[in-house]
Amino acid sequence: MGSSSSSMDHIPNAEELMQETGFSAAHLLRLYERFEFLDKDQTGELRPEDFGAIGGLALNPIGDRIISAFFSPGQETVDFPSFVRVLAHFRPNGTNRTRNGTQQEPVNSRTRKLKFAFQLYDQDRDGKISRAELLQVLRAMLGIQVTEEQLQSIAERAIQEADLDRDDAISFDEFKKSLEKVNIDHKMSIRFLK
Ligand SMILES: [Ca+2]
Ligand SMILES: [Ca+2]
Repeated sequence: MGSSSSSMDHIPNAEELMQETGFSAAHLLRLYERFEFLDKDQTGELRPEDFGAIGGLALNPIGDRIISAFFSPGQETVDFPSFVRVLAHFRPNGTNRTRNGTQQEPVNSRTRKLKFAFQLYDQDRDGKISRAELLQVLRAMLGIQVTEEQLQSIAERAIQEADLDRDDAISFDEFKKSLEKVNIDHKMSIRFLK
């Protein structure tokens, strides 16, 4: 315990981050070690290429999109607090400790997880997943296993099922509804949080 609490001192705003993200001290420490490992040139910030060292992401067909979700628009680096805030989306639900006086929705709530997933599709950030955007993700994920016609028909079916207002795009509400029965926690786990 003694050594881990002293290394906590190196972590900027550790207490605040734990409050905000719900990560335990041990978890935060592990993430910090992971961050330092990825931060090869020790600038205290990661660039997109540093994420290449995360095996699970490098192999993930939409790894690039997940990586870019760590960066605010126009930003080319991410510091430790922002890194942790993004990762908090992947923290399983049901481990939330009740916090006094905070009414704010936890970062890992179902809605926030879905928002995160939604933005992986909605690349132009107009609040809707267009047919083209859906196709891009499907193509990346299913790529070599299916033909272009099969891709088109999978996208078609997905849009038909989700698109309640018939504008040929999937809004966040529609996205949320269509995934009502899906266990998001299970789908959205990242290996290195384990
Ligand atoms: Ca869009
Ligand atoms: Ca729609």
